[in-house]
Amino acid sequence: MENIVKYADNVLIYIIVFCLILLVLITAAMIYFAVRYRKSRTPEASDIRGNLKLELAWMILPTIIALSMFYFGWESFLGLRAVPPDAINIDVNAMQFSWVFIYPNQKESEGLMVVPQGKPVKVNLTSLDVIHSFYLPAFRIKMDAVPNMKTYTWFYADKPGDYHILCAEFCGVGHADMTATLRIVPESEYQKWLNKK
Ligand SMILES: [Cu+2]
Repeated sequence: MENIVKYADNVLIYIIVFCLILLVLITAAMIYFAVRYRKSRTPEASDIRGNLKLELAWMILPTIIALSMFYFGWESFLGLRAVPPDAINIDVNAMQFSWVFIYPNQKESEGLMVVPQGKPVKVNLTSLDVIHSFYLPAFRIKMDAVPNMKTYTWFYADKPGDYHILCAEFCGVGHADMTATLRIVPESEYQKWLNKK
């Protein structure tokens, strides 16, 4: 699933659109009822009980809406967990307050993650001290890095360029400085960089 960014954005838009529709409908109904049934016009409240059709409608409709949100969210979650088999594995160690990247040939870099363009990249996470969170906003992924535990996430490195890597879990005084750069470069440049000591 190479279009996770698009998928995640679509789920967000889907949920926001429903929220906006409901916001408008509920607010409009509230204002209408407040005016229509104000005290000067209807001093005596009427006693209304039971309306099967109405009750079924407000049970079934929200259930369908909530389940459809769950369904789209679940679909994109599955895409986030299913790493393509041809992904490059990079181990990422989080620590107060930096990111260390370890490549398949054991090369290490700190604060800079270089990956080749056009490849899926699997990020194998752990932490050397407290809980951190690997956050790559441009690729819509975020995963906790937990001491004594292995977690993972992945992204598709499609467009060359520099992207922000942030820590998204408050981890101490230097938390705000716990940033790194993801650099997507052409394959040949990646190989050159990888084999440079
Ligand atoms: Cu951190």
